[in-house]
Amino acid sequence: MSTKTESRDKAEGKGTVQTYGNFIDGKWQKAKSGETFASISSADQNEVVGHFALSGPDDVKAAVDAAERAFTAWRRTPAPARAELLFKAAQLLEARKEELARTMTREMGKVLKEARGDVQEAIDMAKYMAGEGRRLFGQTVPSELPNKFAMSVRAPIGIVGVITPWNFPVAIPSWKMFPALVAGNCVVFKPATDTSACGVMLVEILNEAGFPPGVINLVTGGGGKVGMALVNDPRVHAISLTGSTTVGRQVAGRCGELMKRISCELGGKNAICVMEDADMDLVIEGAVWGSFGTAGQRCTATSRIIVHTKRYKEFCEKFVERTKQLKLGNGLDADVEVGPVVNRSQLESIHEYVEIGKKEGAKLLYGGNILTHGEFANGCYHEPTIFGDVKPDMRIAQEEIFGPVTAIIEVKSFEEALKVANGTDYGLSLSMYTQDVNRAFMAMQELESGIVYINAPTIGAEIQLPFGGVKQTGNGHREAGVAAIDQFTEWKSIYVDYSGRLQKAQIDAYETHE
Ligand code: UN1
Repeated sequence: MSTKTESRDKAEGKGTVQTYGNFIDGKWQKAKSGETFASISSADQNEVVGHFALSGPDDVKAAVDAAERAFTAWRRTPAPARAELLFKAAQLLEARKEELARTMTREMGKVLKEARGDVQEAIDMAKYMAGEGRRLFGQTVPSELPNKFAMSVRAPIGIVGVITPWNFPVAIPSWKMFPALVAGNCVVFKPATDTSACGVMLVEILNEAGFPPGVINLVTGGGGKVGMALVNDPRVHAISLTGSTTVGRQVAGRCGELMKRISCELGGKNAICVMEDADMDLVIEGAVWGSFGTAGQRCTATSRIIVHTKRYKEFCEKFVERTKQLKLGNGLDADVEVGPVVNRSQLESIHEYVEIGKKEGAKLLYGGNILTHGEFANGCYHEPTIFGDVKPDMRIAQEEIFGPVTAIIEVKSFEEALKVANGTDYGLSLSMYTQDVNRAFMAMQELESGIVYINAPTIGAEIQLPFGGVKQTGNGHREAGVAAIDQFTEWKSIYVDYSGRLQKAQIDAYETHE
């Protein structure tokens, strides 16, 4: 099975393709079935990045057994000592940033600069959550009774199931695992099958940082067998999931039946609003980055651009002009700006939306094709695609496409822009470009989303503020920032009565003498 040194060579694609196991109870091990699956490169579907354990419920059970054994000692470990391991993990992530980023680009396609950003987001989170080890604030409040002390502390939930997507394969697992760990939980981690190599490398690093056996476990494989086994195991007390709204609804439904804590970060239909007074050069750069960064495969991607009628024509022309200059190709090439999308089925689903947009009567202003010629032949490449004359109720303006396709909608006023921006089932990230301070503040107040940007696109959240959305984007939880700890702790309220007598709350302090 993989050792640290072996897997370092493997991840860089040297020599033959290697097979990686699950990480359970501090040991790398095969799936009980002995079966494996391949993770293949988005830029070249003939290139296998690695083979991974095709796990099932038995493997999940073994991982949960290990987590259960580790939990008591881990929760009793002082939080600052738990945090030291996260500091160490931050250093190891920094040391292996380039290697991780290259693996990520090979495995899921995002361009190298962005892959480095993805790893950086995990480093930032490791440092932030390591700091939490010396905070994890509770409250002390005055009691209404004399000689009585009242306080609250945070207690870990227990075993947390972490189910993550392929689009931020290092950052998103870190958003979930690091706060869970510093708070004293044990983790069973199921990465997306498309980014199993990134998942393995991240766990190798955490193992090297010195987390005790059983505290972090990795089980690779599909959502139906591995993810649902985690959801169904009564000893897993909380699930943290980032994925599609369809999967989120299914998982949250089951967790509801089991009275299990579930936090979901799901789809988005994010929009930039461009007012008549906007700085157009700034808008164009932001719109291109928001729409086509990560080939549009961010929950936060700009998939609608709502433009005031006075700037509509100018915006469309300049946006198309700038988009034409984007260089597509293998994300490992330094000058490439847009890489492939993750896999064939995503490619087809994105392209279906292009056909839907055309049928709905939107005007295809640029792109619209799957690329199959020359260097693109073996990869999953879709042209950056721009639709104009989109009506707010069209499917391409309502449904998450998760690819490099964006829809431009013309509006006549600021109020109409807000209405259109808010007019979807999602509420992750919305943005307003204006020079008018009153409108900027009005937008902050009125936009219905977990994240609001002024004069910046819908992507680029930093880890020190809460991340998540309203409406069907989530179920009320937030990742990152101070809010992240709430997902992974229970409040315990403690009263210490040192009066030496029975004191009755709500009664003794209010006794009336008739
Ligand atoms: C996601 O797409 O799920 O704000 C995460 C951003 C990144 C995170 C995106 N920092 O675009």
